[in-house]
Amino acid sequence: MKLTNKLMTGAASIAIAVTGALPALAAEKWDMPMAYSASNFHSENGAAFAECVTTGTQGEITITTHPGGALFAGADIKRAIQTGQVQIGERLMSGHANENAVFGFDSVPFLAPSFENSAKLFEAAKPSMEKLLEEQNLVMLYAVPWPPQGLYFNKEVNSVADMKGLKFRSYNNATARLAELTGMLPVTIEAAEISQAFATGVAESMISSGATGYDRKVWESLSHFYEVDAWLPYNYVMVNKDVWEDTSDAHQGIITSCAGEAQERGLDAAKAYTKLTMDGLAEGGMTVGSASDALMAELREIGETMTAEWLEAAGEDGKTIVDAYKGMN
Ligand code: PCA
Repeated sequence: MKLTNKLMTGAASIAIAVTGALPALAAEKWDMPMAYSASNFHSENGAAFAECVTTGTQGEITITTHPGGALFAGADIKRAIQTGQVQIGERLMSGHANENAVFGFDSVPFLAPSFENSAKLFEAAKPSMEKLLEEQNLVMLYAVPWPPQGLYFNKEVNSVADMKGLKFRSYNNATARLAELTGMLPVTIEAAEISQAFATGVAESMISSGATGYDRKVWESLSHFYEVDAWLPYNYVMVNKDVWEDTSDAHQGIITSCAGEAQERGLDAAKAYTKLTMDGLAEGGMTVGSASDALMAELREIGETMTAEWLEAAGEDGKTIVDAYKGMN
């Protein structure tokens, strides 16, 4: 039985039992779990995408977003879509690097540290990503980067030595490895939970965008944000492949066009949020600025180690992605 049939409402199932036929126009309801808070620009963008699909299909496909990890926590969203528990959802791509290193192409330190470079890197990685996702019963609809990643601390930090022993909130393999290589103690915490983690001292530092720190009001617990521009990780929206294949050509066309708009709108928002949210952190009372040259030099060295490790782990696909990306520059 096709997933959409399984998900039909009780009324529709009764209609089948009575008439023995599928109702001609069974409206579908798609649930779309998202890991980040409703006010985050990715979530607002996802809500606009959902609205575009709902309006475009005249309610024949209604997408309801569930931000803030309310339906599934970030770490569970991909599996929920793959297995058909939900039809569609959004997740941080590099969150799956523990499954396959290729998913971590976008968090290799200093490989593509600007919007322009990260867009090229994403294009270079897209064929490998799409192949990998297809093998997992998933179809990617659109992807949007986070603003550049910088370091947050609860004190002034001018060198890697200053970081030693700090509890560091990580969100993927690369962030956990960065903690290890800088002598910090990684603890994995979803973005939705970080305000509390910082307030209670479970974590004292992290690497993330200005957007996430702003969103979670981290100035209540943390004091410094250093612009490091280490990488720009992507969030992506994916749909269950069986659901997608079950969707009419006309509806696929509408969804694809809404996704194209969302990808552009999301990128514009990410760019706009870079400055806006760093200003917001400063207004909240944080010291916001560049990392010292000495600290950057140390971080770059660690970045080289992590690049070599990633290339080793990602094998042929990793090499293909980096070669294609370098060919674009
Ligand atoms: N915010 C997300 C991922 C990257 C970012 O900027 C987070 O901190 O979980």
